[in-house]
Amino acid sequence: MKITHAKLLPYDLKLKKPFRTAHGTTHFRPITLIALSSDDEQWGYGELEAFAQPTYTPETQETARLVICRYLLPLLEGQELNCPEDVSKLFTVVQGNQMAKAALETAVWDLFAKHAQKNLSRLLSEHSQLSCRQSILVGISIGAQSNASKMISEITAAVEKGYQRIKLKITSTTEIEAFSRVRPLFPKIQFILDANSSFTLKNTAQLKKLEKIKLAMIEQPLDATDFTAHAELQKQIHVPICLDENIFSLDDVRTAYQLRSAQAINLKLSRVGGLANALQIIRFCNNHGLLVWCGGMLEGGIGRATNLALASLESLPFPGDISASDRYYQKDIIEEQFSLKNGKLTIPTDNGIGVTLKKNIQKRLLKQPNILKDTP
Ligand code: OSB
Ligand code: MG
Repeated sequence: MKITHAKLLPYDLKLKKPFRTAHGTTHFRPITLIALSSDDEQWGYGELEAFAQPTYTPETQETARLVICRYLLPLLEGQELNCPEDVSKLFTVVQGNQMAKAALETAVWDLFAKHAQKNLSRLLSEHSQLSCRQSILVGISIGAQSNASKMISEITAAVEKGYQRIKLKITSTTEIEAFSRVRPLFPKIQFILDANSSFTLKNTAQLKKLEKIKLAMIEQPLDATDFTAHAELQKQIHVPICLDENIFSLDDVRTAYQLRSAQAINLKLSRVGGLANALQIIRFCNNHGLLVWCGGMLEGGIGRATNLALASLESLPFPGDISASDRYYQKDIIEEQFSLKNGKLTIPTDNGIGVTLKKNIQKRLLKQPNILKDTP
């Protein structure tokens, strides 16, 4: 298959509710939709997941679009692709820029699956030789709450919707103390605390208090690039540490494993450059006893459908950060609604990622110029 058509559509999604983390508060979520085709008939879709600002990862929507148009699409253009895994190999000459790479790579997977008239979940299962499931338990990530009563009402609302695994953002030791009082009120719920790099080793004593409450893990307590400090902390606390911000590649996972910086990995396929790299990371984690699970970063409908296909793999049994559609946007970009039943989401079964762009979005996207032909 040769990619001959590429279209981009930047799009702003409005969150139903602001989402606060240690990195700031998000009201709007910009994404860029990517459409790729080899024949101008069948299209594969991807979503660029960088944020507006380089606060969570170094890429932004603008820098990633520039890298896509100036460096990545020229590498892809006209190349004979025998399988979707060829894409990440072609892209190795470009350093970093994982989200830019993932946006194109996932669109190619979708296109391959559609050409083969297969669902992406099945295609990933065949390529990885891992079984896939038809429905999966998922969790919800709740923004930071400044006090115990706000935590209780947000957690209660999530439990009433059926979520059995809840991740709560925390930004300070005061919030940890508040959560320690809230935790016993929800004995059956599995909790993760996500600090998004709020702490340093100076907070070790306060973090050690978390051993007294039941926690599945603490996510990214320390600096986003620091493997050795996380290893030092993991030596001192029994709560499993999960790395998120540190993980851009299989090499990063190897480093975390060698240094014992963490016991779990929050795998974001967009941050590791796409699905082929994600599959390699899953294999490594499975072989080395690291818990790996599918993270999210407030994806739009296309990105969430891609995450669902990945999370359908049986080797990711821990409930991922892929919530029901009603948790995210006032207006999403796809027709389908993902709704929760007994804490589970059903994996779409149609070809490719198995979802359809809303008519107006599809029209706007297809009206965009073909970057591979129309620009000088
Ligand atoms: O740290 O996991 C994170 C969202 C944006 C950026 C970083 C993170 C998150 C989430 C949300 O926790 C997970 C979701 O998409 O539901
Ligand atoms: Mg996180």
